[in-house]
Amino acid sequence: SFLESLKTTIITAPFSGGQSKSGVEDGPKYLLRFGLQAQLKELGWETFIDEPLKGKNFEDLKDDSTDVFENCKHPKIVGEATKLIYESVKLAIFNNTLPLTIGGDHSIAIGTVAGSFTKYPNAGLIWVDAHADINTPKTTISGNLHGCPVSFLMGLDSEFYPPELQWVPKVLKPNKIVYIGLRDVDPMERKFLQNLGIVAFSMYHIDKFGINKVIEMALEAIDPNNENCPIHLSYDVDAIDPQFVPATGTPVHGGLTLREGLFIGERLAETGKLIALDIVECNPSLGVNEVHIIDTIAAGAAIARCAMGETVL
Ligand code: EXY
Ligand code: MN
Ligand code: MN
Ligand code: MN
Repeated sequence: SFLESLKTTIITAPFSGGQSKSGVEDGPKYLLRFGLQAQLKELGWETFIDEPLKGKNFEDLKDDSTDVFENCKHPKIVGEATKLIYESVKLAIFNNTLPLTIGGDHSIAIGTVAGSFTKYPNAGLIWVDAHADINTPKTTISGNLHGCPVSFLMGLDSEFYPPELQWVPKVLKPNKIVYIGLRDVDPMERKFLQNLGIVAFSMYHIDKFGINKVIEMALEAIDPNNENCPIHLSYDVDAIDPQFVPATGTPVHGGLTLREGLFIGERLAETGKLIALDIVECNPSLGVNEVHIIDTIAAGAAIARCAMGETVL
């Protein structure tokens, strides 16, 4: 294991500026209220909490109509929030704790992955998501930066970046990311995946091979020569089918079952190679009823517990 002992820093990232719906900034509060910290303690983790966005009011700043760059929405606040998260993840990881960043929308992964790869440049990134999140400021149709984090980390179309995001270190190589769960990929994103040879397991592959085989292939893809590469898991809860995880901003039918979703975490715990974990896109405001909210938050917390060793004994 890359950790000397079971220590985690829960990094709260209550940020919604990567997309237009409000409520996703309440994800961290709900996950903590649900008991995530106590649950991790129960598993033997010493827990610390860092709140890098504390005192910032990014919600109000979303109304600033001047915070646009070409088609990109809110580049200023995305740039500022992700930089703060980046510093927090770096601190956590250099202090030999596992950064567990709870979002927040998926734009926050700009900061988390930049942070973890600064310490572990040979790490692999497992991106569990219905979406590829690899649009660039040039290709994005929605203008929502939560659909773009992977491109910034790779430096794709970098001549088109808003100034506030030019700080992002280009830490990610196309052969060090693998996707699981894709089922809603834009035409231009598809081109990037094909042209860059990025390994992606869509729902088709999960049906075809089963989740166990898919994870084995994913682990192999990011570490083909068995070099004990550490792993960052960036988990968008919308990878799981909306029947289990309804309270999320961009739900897509035909997703992972809850068990398949948790199995990914369990298998990663078993590798002992996990160095960072993100849980993103839980939006309590989008639950039509209380059950939707509880199901979604419970799933987010369960993913964290599974990836941090709950079920594999
Ligand atoms: N590809 C679409 C876009 O760029 O707007 C949808 C992105 C949804 C992103 C969610 C976080 O995973
Ligand atoms: Mn709110
Ligand atoms: Mn995502
Ligand atoms: Mn998604």
